[in-house]
Amino acid sequence: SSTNATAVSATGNHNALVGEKHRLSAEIERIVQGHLKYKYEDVSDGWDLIHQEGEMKVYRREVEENGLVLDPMKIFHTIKGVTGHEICHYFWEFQYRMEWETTLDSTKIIEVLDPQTVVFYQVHKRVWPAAQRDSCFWSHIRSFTSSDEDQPTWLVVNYTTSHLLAPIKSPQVRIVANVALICETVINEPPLNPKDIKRENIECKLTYVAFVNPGGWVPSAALRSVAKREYPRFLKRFSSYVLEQTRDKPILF
Ligand code: 14H
Repeated sequence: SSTNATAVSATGNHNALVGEKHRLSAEIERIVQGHLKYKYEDVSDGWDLIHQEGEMKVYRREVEENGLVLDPMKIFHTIKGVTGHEICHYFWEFQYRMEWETTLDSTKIIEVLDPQTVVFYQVHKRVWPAAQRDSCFWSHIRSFTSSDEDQPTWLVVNYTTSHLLAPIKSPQVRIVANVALICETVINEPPLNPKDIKRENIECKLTYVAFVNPGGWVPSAALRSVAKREYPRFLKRFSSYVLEQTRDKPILF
């Protein structure tokens, strides 16, 4: 597609072909499959509902290791008027990142592995009086269909990786993360002719999961209150951004 062509030419890698195996293929497969399995895990046990707003439910599991907060987050949301493909498109594509991200100083693509997989290097906004943080992660977008009738499920996974073009420069601290955005599209009262589907007939059921190790040291209470505030803020801002971007465009199934 034209979007892939943009990402590929952005770094001059014209050898990144669809379906081609590369050094991270096996890891990506393993991590993607892990998220799909984990997605159906129950949130009734050990998870606290820490925020609810409209259709959005934010769950957190309190986990600490050597005094460092590693709380997994799991967020469910339903967004009316957009498809899973549209949500994942705006989340994955580099060119929109700074239009909805408020927690970054910068973002860049440092490698294109294939048309669905790029490596990002990002510098995060300083939130604490502590050291600034950065991240380096592969970002993979994919769709799959479970049955003939269903709309495809779309997913984006962001997973920390090391890279020669992104050495760790202290005092900057590296965030380690495993994040997935999984989106299912529902068509309500489907018209007989699929061509007649309108935005009012569609909604996207989204699951966002984040395992984030902030690295370095961060006071637990401060980190937990930042997370509780920032994850819902991100999802609200990002979903209204996608609604605004897609409103007058043909539906991207
Ligand atoms: O998922 C989000 N953003 C993407 C795209 O920028 C990157 C993200 C990621 C983060 C870190 C490492 C790798 C990948 O997936 C939206 C993120 C919203 C963040 C809300 C703020 C959380 C505050 C606690 C984080 C503690 C880390 C210092």
